Amino acid sequence: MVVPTRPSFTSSATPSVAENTTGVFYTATATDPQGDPIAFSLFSGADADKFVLENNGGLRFNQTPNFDLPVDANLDNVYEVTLRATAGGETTDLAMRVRVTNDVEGIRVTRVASGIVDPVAFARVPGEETLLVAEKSGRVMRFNSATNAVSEDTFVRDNRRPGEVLAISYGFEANIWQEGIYLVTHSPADGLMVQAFNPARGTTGFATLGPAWSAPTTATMILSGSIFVAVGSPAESDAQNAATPYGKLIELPFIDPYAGASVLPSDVVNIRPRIIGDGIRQPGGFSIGFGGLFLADRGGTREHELTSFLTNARPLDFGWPFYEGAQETRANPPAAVNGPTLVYPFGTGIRQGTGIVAGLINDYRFLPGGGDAYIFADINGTIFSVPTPRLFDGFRHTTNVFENRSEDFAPDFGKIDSPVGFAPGSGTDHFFILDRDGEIFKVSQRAG
Ligand SMILES: [Ca+2]
Ligand SMILES: [Ca+2]
Ligand SMILES: [Ca+2]
Ligand SMILES: [Ca+2]
Repeated sequence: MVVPTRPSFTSSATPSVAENTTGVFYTATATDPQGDPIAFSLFSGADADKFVLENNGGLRFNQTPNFDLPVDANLDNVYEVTLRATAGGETTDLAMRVRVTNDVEGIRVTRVASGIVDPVAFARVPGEETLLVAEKSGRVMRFNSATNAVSEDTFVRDNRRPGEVLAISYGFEANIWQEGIYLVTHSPADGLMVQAFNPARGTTGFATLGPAWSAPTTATMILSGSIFVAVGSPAESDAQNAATPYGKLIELPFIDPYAGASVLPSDVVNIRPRIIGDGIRQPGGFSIGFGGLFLADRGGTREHELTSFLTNARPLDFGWPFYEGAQETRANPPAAVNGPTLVYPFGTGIRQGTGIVAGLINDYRFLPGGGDAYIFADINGTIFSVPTPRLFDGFRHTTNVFENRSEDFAPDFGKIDSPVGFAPGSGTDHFFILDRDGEIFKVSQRAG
């Protein structure tokens, strides 16, 4: 019979610890058959450099663990470290797998609507509890964010020209000639078009942006002084070709009808679109912040990007097809390209995505970090956050600073499978996420 003489660990090899735990979360213990004094050491392991072992066996992280931004070797929130117990000149090793668990960090996500059919975008009506939700087929739904009721806008229904809806915005608040609902539509008959509706005045208007395309693309729009429209480029050759609206940034400027511009009596708006930028591949939304705009543009093989720009800066060139994100994809690019602020790889692997969705640069103080975060998404269902200063520090950032907040944003019902957009709430204590399968989610602070 062999009598054991080595020390034996009596503490677990698989402890769990909640993220944001500071200090000792585990104490190594062992026994020795001869009763020799036992000393512990950090012996090895892929993540051994992430820990500090104290003399009494207490184990802590050397940086506060963050579930949403893991730093273990294979990024799965399981930190591998081997402890060694030494007693009387003999040793025993304990190969540990330390699991960091998530905390939702005060975030509450509730499903407040469902059953919307193939929504492509949404937008808030300023000063009202109304979110406009555009269905691809052409219906415009009004979501009442106070009652959670959804109803169709019948004025748009009765006056719209046919076409697939690509984008929606509410325009020119308190400017009666141009206030109303704006849609970007595409149809074989009318091509690419902006349609405008003012239900209160009973007026409509439209402008043709460009010819029909056999493979309709994406577009996105936002109100920020003017209305800005980003249109995707079905063909690479269109994005830098000034003769087509595809691949372009288009401004619908405010025009005062009483300052010499002619306005038809039936017009809700005197729409005068003008191209102000190019090089867009497949826009995934705008964000407003700090005196400018951010445009999300989706890569097809290499990288997705978020690019900041001032709307009065010229030239505005988002680089496609010479760049995807920061990756040069074609020789001899234009001299002046607006380089992206955030980039991440195209793909289905960890820290990759299939299409960026622009989010909110927010003042949502209920969020971790005092609200000082940019919340955005990927159409694969991932919700990201990045500390706001990263957008303005002059450096380009990628996934090593992206927190994956998908677990924090897990809703009470339904699932954020394929987000298509974010919209602010009527106050800074909540905002909304629209999901492609017809759900609307409200993000607010979890009680307690
Ligand atoms: Ca965290
Ligand atoms: Ca791991
Ligand atoms: Ca978390
Ligand atoms: Ca869903």
